[in-house]
Amino acid sequence: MQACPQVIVEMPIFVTMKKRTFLKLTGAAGAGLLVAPFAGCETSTESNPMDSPAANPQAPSKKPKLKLHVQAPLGYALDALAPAIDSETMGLHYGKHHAGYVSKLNMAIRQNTAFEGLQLEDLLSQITDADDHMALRNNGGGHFNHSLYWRLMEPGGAAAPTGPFKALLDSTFGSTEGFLVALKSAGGKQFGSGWAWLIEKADGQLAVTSTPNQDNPLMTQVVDEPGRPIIGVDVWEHAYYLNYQNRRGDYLQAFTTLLNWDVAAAIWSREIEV
Ligand code: MN3
Repeated sequence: MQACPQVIVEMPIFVTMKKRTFLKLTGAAGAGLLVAPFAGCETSTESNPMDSPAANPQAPSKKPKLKLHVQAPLGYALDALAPAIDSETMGLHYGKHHAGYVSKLNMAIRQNTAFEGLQLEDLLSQITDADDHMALRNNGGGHFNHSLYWRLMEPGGAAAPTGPFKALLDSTFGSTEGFLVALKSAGGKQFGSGWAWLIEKADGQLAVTSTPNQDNPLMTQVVDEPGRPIIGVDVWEHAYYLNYQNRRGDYLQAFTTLLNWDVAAAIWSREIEV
């Protein structure tokens, strides 16, 4: 049997969603999201030879389990979003960049055990600009941001928003197109690496913002405009450079054609808890 890490924290964004909604939004491939990391696995914990009762009779026989963040399956093939986002970009972005954030987040938590066992959104809310939070900030943000980003894209395009979510977009931005213009503008203006966001502010109003690096609007002690992320789009060059080179605007336009409005609306309505 394949050994797998003990998992408690991953998929905080989606794991609490109503089952019926989850299946509706994800389809069969996505439904594997919750079980695939555990299937065929046995629990593995970080071991220390001195924890062994034989090596140390004083050690408890039951070792504490390491609580790891893990990367959820992508839910679609690497080439599923092509030509808007090519498979090589997806392979590197999901398999190297995002995976690296998860690995480094777990390493950072080992250096700062006060953050162990926290749901990811709670971890982000406790991030400050202190130097010893920098690894947690970059990699915790990187993990959350990419988990959201993968879920927001839908192979083959996207239906238009509907219902109360569309009504709020319309009243805030004039129209769905008005929102998309604002999102693309925020992404285009973000200097260097970062993210553009649709957030829900504390007063319930929607707003478009951007953050540098892997900062996330849930980092209330760090960002200028805190809020609950509804939509996030990666504007790091690694997200688009192989296909679009310096044409960030073209990539942002392509992202809008992939946007899964059903997922965005479910996050906004808290059917998917963030
Ligand atoms: Mn990225």
